[in-house]
Amino acid sequence: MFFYFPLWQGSGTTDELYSGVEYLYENLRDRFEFEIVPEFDTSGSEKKNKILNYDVLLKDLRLFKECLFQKDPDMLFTLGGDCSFCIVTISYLLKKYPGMSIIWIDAHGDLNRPESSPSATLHGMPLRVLIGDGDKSFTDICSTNMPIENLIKVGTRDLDQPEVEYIGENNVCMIDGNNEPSSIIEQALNKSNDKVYLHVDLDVLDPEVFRHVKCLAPGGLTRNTLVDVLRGVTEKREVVGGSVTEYTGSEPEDAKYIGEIMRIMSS
Ligand SMILES: [Mn+2]
Repeated sequence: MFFYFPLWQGSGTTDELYSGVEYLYENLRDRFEFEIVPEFDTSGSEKKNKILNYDVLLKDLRLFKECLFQKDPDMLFTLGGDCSFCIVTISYLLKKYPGMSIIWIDAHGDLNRPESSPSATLHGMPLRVLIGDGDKSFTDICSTNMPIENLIKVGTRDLDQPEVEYIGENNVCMIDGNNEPSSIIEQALNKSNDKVYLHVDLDVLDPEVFRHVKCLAPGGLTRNTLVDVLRGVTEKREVVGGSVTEYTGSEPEDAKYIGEIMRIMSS
């Protein structure tokens, strides 16, 4: 099952991710049969408990969760939006598939707690929330927590100091995105279980080849490397879920590329 979930409120106070994902949806809705979450709220709300748009994020994420449990899909691919909705999609699938590995392809750590986050944005915290560590209202949304050893991070290069410490203390699996695709694939396969979730934050790509994301970070993957890695993992593992996030642009060429990413991960 495919979902369109245009959450932007986890990315700050401006909604360029909303127009970006809306553009993708308009261009890809003929290729994928997207489900929509009814009564999704696109407004912003106050900062609370060190998290921007606190109330509306809680509301939208709870709606998404409710919708998923009603529809009960065995496979779930989501077009976003900002990374924070993965709190819902990953915990939902972990309940079905407790051993599922999460391959998180993203320039950033996404491992902050509200107290350590410089930006107060929820899209910098989803992995920590999934582990069960963070604001209680958000960790309560997770039906199942993610064991840290199920997490495999690819292409991460822009970390906050508390994240660096957390990664070191917890021995988080980190794969350098500047390796050859074959090496990235081999390392990811060595570490992963049979069932896999593939998360793509488009900011994992190098700004030289892809600029339409909110949080640019130099030193990233080429477009082909990302596609090769997704293909390599998909060939050897059962991919039960995935997400594509953080697009801000409106380019036909990008929509085509992102459609290809969605097709590969769901094939
Ligand atoms: Mn990111």
